[in-house]
Amino acid sequence: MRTQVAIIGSGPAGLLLGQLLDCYGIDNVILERKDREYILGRIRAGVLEQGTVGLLEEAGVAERLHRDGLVHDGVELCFGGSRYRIDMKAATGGKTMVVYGQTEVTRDLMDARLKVGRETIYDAGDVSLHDFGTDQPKVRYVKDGKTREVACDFIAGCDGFRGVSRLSVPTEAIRMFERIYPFGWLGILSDTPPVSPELIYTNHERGFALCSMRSATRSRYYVQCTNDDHVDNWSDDRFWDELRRRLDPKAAAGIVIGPSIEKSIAQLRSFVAEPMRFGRLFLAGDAAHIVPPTGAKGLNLAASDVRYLSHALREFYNERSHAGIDGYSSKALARVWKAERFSWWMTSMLHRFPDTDEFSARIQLAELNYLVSSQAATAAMSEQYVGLPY
Ligand code: RFL
Ligand code: PHB
Repeated sequence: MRTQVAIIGSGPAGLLLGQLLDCYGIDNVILERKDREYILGRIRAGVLEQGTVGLLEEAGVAERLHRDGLVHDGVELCFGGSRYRIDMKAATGGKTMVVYGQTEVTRDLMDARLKVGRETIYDAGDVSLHDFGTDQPKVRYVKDGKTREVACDFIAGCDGFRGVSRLSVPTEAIRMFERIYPFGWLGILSDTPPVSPELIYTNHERGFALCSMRSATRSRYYVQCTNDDHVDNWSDDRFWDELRRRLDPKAAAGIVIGPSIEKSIAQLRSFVAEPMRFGRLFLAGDAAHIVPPTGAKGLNLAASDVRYLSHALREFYNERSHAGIDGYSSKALARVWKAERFSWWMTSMLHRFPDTDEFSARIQLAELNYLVSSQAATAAMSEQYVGLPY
């Protein structure tokens, strides 16, 4: 088989890239090691930046998002037993976010791909990347017991943190930067109305908590847990009790509890691989970088990488210019590092670290107090949370 761009991975990065390339008339094939239902069963991100929404509009997949997504103008911060609202719309001259699950974004992109008839090969085993140092790269995979090959002009490695693309690069050609945090997030999904119309990020001496949502009838809640914790240790009752203990009295009293329909633990990590281009292989999304979820940036960064990459490939095919693909890595990394910094900062300010002593706890509270009382600090946080310009 031959295509122009072979895309590895059918998460949001790969699917959005495929859809944008289709809009530009560029042929592409997606190779995915799992099946469609497995991918749609992963509960992940929930907050879309305005720029991400714009990109989904450009890709022609924003109809359901505009119908069912919840537009949010701000978030709440809870600390010292009280809650404070950050009006991000006011602080950014009118920018907002949309709460719409990654699962739904993925479903919309998969449906659109089916409609335009571009190929996705699910259950592709043993994917391997070849010759991306030449202008005739190839991807091989195993399907139904047979090894098959896709010849292409470019490979887009959109296969997430544990994918094969980054691992295919010679170690001397890549530099990696990493921080693993000494805690995780235990998250649950429940078919109960959200406690508050906006997200609540909480700093508490028992640990971080987050109240989020997927719709007016479905809530997503998280509490900080230790890295060696396990979901089996957390009955629903224990989760609801712990969440309530970390919230202000009004929110604690207002939580509507119900059975969890999903429960999982995510590890928190910051990670960046440099560069993001190796000859005719490009990395995009979690394959190149990971942020802790505290800043709600992971999916949005995947989208901004794909925006730069799709424009670069369009420039290559339409104008025979290498300028876009040559500039991709540095352009993407400049935005990535700002989001890395923001996510690290949010994480540091809101979590209990094993070495958080009384001094550091007071420093966190001082920072939060400053944040909610200074227009400049509110503006700085807001412009990053709603998404820096491309
Ligand atoms: P994905 O979604 O991991 O998709 C990669 C795909 O590649 C496939 N794959 C392979 N295919 C073929 N061959 C191989 N060898 C392969 N290896 C892997 C995988 O099966 C998969 O289908 O990466 P992508 O597309 O880069 O998307 C990134 C986002 O998924 C991620 O950044 C976000 O979910 C992060 N995130 C959040 N981001 C936000 O922007 N806002 C949020 O509110 C937010 N909340 C979160 C989050 C992530 C979380 N977890 C679970 C880590 C909340 C949580 C709890
Ligand atoms: C979510 O709704 O899953 C979510 C929201 C905000 C975050 C992280 C996760 O910062």
